[in-house]
Formats: sequence, C-alpha cells, structure tokens
Amino acid sequence: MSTNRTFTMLKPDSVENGHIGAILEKINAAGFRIVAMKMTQMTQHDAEAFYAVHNERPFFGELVKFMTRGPIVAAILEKENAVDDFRTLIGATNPEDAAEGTIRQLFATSMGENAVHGSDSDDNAAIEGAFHFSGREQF
Ligand code: FUP
Repeated sequence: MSTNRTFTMLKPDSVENGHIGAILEKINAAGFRIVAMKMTQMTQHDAEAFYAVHNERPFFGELVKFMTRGPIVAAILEKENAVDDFRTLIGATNPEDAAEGTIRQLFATSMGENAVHGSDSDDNAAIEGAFHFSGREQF
C-alpha cells in the first residue's frame, strides 16, 4: 500500500549554490506538502549508514565525502503517489539524462553532485524519513 510520502535531501551542492529556495518552489508547485524539514549536516557515520546499499560500489567513498562536506536540507513530502511523482520531478540520476525542466536538469552539475535525493520506494521513504526525523518532528 502506498503511504503517499517520500523523503528528500537537498544535497550540499544545492545549499552551496544557493538553490534551496528555487528547489522548494518547484516542490511546492508540483503539489507536495511539507511534512517535516530541517537543515542539518550528515556525519561520515550517517552517510555511510544512509547509503549502505551502495557500500561495495566504486563511487561510495566520493559519495560519502560529498554528502558530508556541508549542510543539507532534509524533508519528508506528502502527495498522492509521492515516491514516483517526486522521482519524475527530480529526473534521472545523471543530469545529462534528466528530462527538461526536472530539478536535476536545472540544478545538478554531475552524476555525483546531483542536487537532490528522492526515495526509490515506499519502504525506503519510511526508513529514510525515520533516519532524519522523530515522530514529533513530522506534521
Ligand atoms: P538515485 O536513486 O537517482 O538518487 O540514484 P542511486 O540511488 O542509484 O545513487 C545514489 C547516489 O549515488 C546518486 F545520487 C549519486 C551517486 N552515484 C554516483 O555517484 N555514481 C553512480 O554511478 C551512481 C550513483
């Protein structure tokens, strides 16, 4: 059953480049309700745990280094069909393949520094949301 929630992070590149406002505008315009939101910085331990599924991949070290180099904006978003609709809104992992008008096409600079995260399933949305937010931080 769909929970109608997804989890996102505006990654360190988005924060460094001053794109928080523009990305949140796209998220609002697409009809997502913000359930939880905060600016935070992941520790190495956090990033290794969050991306544990990728820990055998050649890019894992770079990914952890990137995700910990500065603050992120973490959020839980709500909308019917949230996981799939948000992945459509952000576009392909590699911004060169991302569709016109998607967040990654507009704001990402490379596959590694690709502006935003979006959960890939309802189960992961719940796990990732709980990684960053307690129940009392969700509205
Ligand atoms: P996505 O679901 O689109 O965020 O992409 P993945 O879960 O496959 O990858 C997570 C992150 O690992 C990406 F956002 C960027 C990084 N990555 C690379 O740096 N190189 C790759 O070949 C694949 C992913």
